[in-house]
Amino acid sequence: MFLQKLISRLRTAQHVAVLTGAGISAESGVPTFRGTDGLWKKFRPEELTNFDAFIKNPDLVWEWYKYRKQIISNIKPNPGHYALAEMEKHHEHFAIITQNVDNLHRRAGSKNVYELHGNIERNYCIDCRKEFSDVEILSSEKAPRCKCSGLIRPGVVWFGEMLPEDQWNASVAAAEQAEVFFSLGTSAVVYPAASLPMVAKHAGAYIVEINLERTDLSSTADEVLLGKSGEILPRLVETYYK
Ligand code: BV8
Ligand code: ZN
Repeated sequence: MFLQKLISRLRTAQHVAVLTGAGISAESGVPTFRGTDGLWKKFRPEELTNFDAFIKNPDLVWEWYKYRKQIISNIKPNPGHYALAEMEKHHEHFAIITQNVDNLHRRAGSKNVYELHGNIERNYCIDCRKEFSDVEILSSEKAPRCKCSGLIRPGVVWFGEMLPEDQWNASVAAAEQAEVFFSLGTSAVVYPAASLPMVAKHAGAYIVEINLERTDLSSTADEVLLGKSGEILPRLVETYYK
């Protein structure tokens, strides 16, 4: 199942970094973006995940995020998330760099998590930036508004928006220092997150991809493990960490 090189690298690695995408949460019941069950089946991404779309049609974008918030409030981490939380205990420096906004890594017990695309449980007013919890706004049918009359948006990163600088810088540093870099459950098409495996590769890391199918990254990965992350990761932990 796992090449000898991965085993020996993991045994000695002080620095491990893991880039995760929607695929790692799929087995928790969170639809992915581009897969057959894709969230974007019904809508096209550009209609929903950019600021102009939100200003043009706040109620449509609010409806989509309300739908996703409800899914995410009813799900829990899966064995893949728990396996990563276990792996973190066995390496001096272990960084999870996630494109996901569902908070499942932290809920599974992972400590060192960088959220490149924000967190769907956070919301703020686009005018005065006042923060709001889901409890305060989820009952709103139409796009919720702040007392200052500004629209309230989800605390995620939309297309064309900068990633949180501290999260991005820490993620680049983790990729540059990684001896083993995992790319898990991501189609590797959204930048700059998708550039991190190459940053790690150029710095000498052993690149491992875990996905149901091959992606643009597969040809440069040192090892491609095809299958469900919720099955492969626990097997990795069982075999080499217990
Ligand atoms: C930026 C919002 C600087 C949050 C999201 C042209 C070329 C290159 C780049 C660009 C370009 N034009 C514009 C850009 C930049 C753009 C970009 O990359 N566009 C792409 C699509 C071409 N990026 C940006 O705009 C970023 N910002 O660049 O800032 C800047 C600033 C100003 C002006 C210019 C530049 C911002 C990107 C953030 C976008 N936000 N979502 C939300 O609502 O969630 S993107 C969205 O896609 C999600 O955040 C998600 O995280 C991300 C990536 O998707 P994946 O996680 O990979 O999910 P996907 O469904 O695609 O794939 C799932 C995978 O899992 C599949 O491979 C599947 O096989 C696998 N899988 C499924 N089940 C399992 C599994 N694997 C294992 N086990 C399973 N069980
Ligand atoms: Zn306000």
